[in-house]
Amino acid sequence: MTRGKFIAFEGGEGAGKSTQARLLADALRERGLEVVVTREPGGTAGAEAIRALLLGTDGDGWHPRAEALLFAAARSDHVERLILPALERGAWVICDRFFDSSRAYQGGGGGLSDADLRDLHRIGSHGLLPELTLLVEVSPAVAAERLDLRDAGNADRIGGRDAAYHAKVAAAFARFAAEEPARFALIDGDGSAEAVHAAIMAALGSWLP
Ligand code: T5A
Repeated sequence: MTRGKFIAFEGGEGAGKSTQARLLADALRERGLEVVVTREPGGTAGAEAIRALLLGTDGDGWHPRAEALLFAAARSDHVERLILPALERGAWVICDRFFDSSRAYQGGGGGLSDADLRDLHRIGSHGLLPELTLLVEVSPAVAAERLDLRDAGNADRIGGRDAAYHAKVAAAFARFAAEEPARFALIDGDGSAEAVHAAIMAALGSWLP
């Protein structure tokens, strides 16, 4: 059995990652592939429970190190119970956010070192990385407009952080893509859902069966 491919979507809030993950999964299924679409934090019962702890708005929230540990714990369960078994049986896994979100948010935004985050990822998730990471970039104005339409100001605990935090997150993602051009494809997310999907299919290029 050929191992499946692991593709992650990354980017800021409201970039259109979930929308594009669904469209890509449909396109791959039409080509006869088994596709698992999943998300982080979440994807398994345990990881979804941790998601509620992380993103709920009750209480004082988490210290940045506790937050990073919770994301790593959720990811560990997700990798062991869902992602690795799917890849091993030959399915393609499309994950809405993965480890680079911890590097961008808890690292770029929260100030933890990349080395510490990589240690957590090695201990929790064997250091697993996607073969391809689609970084969907949108201008802040477009993202704000989409989120206003969808959420009417009810952001979760992390999405609701200030513009300076989210600017650091965006800069960190851009840096990761520049450092690892073979693993990242930059996708302009400002256009219509159909236009962005077409750009993603073009980026997959020779990968497509
Ligand atoms: N986090 C996560 C960390 O801090 N560390 C980590 O390690 C991980 C894994 C997750 C939060 O946790 C943080 C990051 C996040 O703050 P989430 O709810 O999963 O929370 O948040 P997001 O991943 O940001 O998801 P969103 O749903 O907010 O954004 P998406 O998925 O990028 O956007 P999507 O597809 O839901 O679209 C948003 C709206 O825009 C419309 C959609 O219909 C929807 O209404 N839309 C478009 N409209 C016009 N044109 C297009 N091209 C459109 N594409 C989508």
